Amino acid sequence: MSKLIITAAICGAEVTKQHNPTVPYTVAEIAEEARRSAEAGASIIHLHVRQDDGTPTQDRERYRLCIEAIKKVCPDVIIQPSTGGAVGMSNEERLQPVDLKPEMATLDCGTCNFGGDDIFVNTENTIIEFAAKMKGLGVFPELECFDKGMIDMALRLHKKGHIPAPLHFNFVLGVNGGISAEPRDLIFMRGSVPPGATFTATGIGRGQFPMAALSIIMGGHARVGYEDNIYLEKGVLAKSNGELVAKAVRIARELGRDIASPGEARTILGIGR
Ligand code: KMH
Ligand code: ZN
Repeated sequence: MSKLIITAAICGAEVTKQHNPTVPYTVAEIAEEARRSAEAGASIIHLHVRQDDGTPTQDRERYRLCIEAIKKVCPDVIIQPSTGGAVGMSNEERLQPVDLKPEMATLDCGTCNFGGDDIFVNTENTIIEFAAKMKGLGVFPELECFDKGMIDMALRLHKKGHIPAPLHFNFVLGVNGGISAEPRDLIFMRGSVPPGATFTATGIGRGQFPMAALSIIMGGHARVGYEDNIYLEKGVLAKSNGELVAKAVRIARELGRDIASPGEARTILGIGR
């Protein structure tokens, strides 16, 4: 079994300081949370950015500042900007960080409800447009799948040549509108991708550590962080993303899985191959 790649999703677009006062907004706060996560064992930082007041933004220049600040404190970590942004943003807005040619970025593979009246829109043509831009700039896509149909869409677009190999999936389980975060769901998602593909599991809310543990056992990788969950354990808010990463590391060690460095993560995923 390969070493474990831990992704830290340090701020997302939805969670706020009202939920957990240590959610990072400013460039300095984002860099500090990235540093804590990388020092605890994360090899990938999944990055959303905010204005200083916490408003989510996909502004290219804000991403540039945050990426520069993160590289200063953890030069080796893989930075994976979001192209999902926040619900309601235009495709043009969402694609801005890809212009910075990050090593990796997310590619959301379908439309889903996102709680209340929110719909996270990713039509087939949107996915093709985003994939083409990433391919053109040599950006490695992480295929975000909130439901089984999104895996099928990704595989169809791979077959048609829009999404290049190697295929790396992120199964997001527990979004209000996507697949739930039960063990049977992760087993089903994993069984739906080709044998050579790599995958990460992201469990939302209380599903974060159960999904991470199951993925670790199954040879997958794990994502933790405030974007998906703000609690270290029931009723106890995490004091930093680093605490969530450290917990994933402890679980992995107990289960006999070593942790990948950023360099090892690049090799496992085939980034730059
Ligand atoms: N904030 C969600 C609407 C991604 O980063 O690619 C979308 C999201 C997915 O977080
Ligand atoms: Zn995200």
